Amino acid sequence: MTVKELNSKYAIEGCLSFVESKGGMAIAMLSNDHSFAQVSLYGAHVLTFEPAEQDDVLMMSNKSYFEKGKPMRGGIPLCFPWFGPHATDKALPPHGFARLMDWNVKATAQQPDGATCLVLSLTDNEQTRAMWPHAFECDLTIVAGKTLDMSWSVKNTGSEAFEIASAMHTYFATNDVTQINIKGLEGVTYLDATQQLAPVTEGTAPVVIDREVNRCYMDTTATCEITDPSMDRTIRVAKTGSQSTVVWNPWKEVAKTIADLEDNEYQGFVCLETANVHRNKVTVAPGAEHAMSLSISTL
Ligand code: TA6
Repeated sequence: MTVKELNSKYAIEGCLSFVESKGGMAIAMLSNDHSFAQVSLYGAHVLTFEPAEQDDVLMMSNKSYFEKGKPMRGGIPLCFPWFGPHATDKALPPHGFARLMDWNVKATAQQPDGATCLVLSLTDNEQTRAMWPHAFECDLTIVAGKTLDMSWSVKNTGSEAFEIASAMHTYFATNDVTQINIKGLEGVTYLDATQQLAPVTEGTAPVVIDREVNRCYMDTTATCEITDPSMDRTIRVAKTGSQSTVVWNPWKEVAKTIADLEDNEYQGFVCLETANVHRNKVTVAPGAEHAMSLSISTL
């Protein structure tokens, strides 16, 4: 659908409209008394979330590609149906194909509480079946109000069970990542991706970022809080349907190897990802559905 068609079918006067951005991508602009958010239909990718009179909660890299066929760096990329490199075929895109597909608009609505709702969907097609031979339907509901709420359902519309890994790979903005701390993961065992996924059990102190951190915290449904004295704010991340929480910051050396990240931009974000990965992958039976949700608030 063109931006003109999207606007005539789904725009909501004063609250939701579509614009064309760099790379020919359609962007939904959600705007109300509580917040402003931008969502790219390419990837169903939330790019910004600015609660009223606050800085953006999300970080987008200045070097992000806005090019179909490439993922965007920052915001909330969706990883699905695998996480990280594909298990057997390195030619397939890392983190799956969801972030590389054009999603369709299914519905828009303005809620009584003043929040704005956008529902996007992705179903299997020739391209997805060439990479992953399953029939599915994903719906992503995004509600921007005082909080940013996202609910992502994956339905198995085929006749055989499939297994999925998934993540909302959220890049949270910070002025200085070395000053933040993350509460909620105390005592949780993580697989350390900087140490060939060796299991390590977190201590009693909050997590700090003082080196490359690439950890998949397993079997945890806990709400986490990122306290950021450099921005005088705390971000709360609550979730359902997710058993893993991934924490990632590439730090100096790895940042230099990432083409679409400026050398110093690692200081400006931490990824805290609502996920189901490794042993927390989910099997979805034919006709069944799995849902994962996320609620981001600022305190
Ligand atoms: O979630 C952490 C991670 O899997 C890291 O290993 C790192 O590669 C990151 O995601 C970013 O992946 P991307 O494919 O977006 O460059």
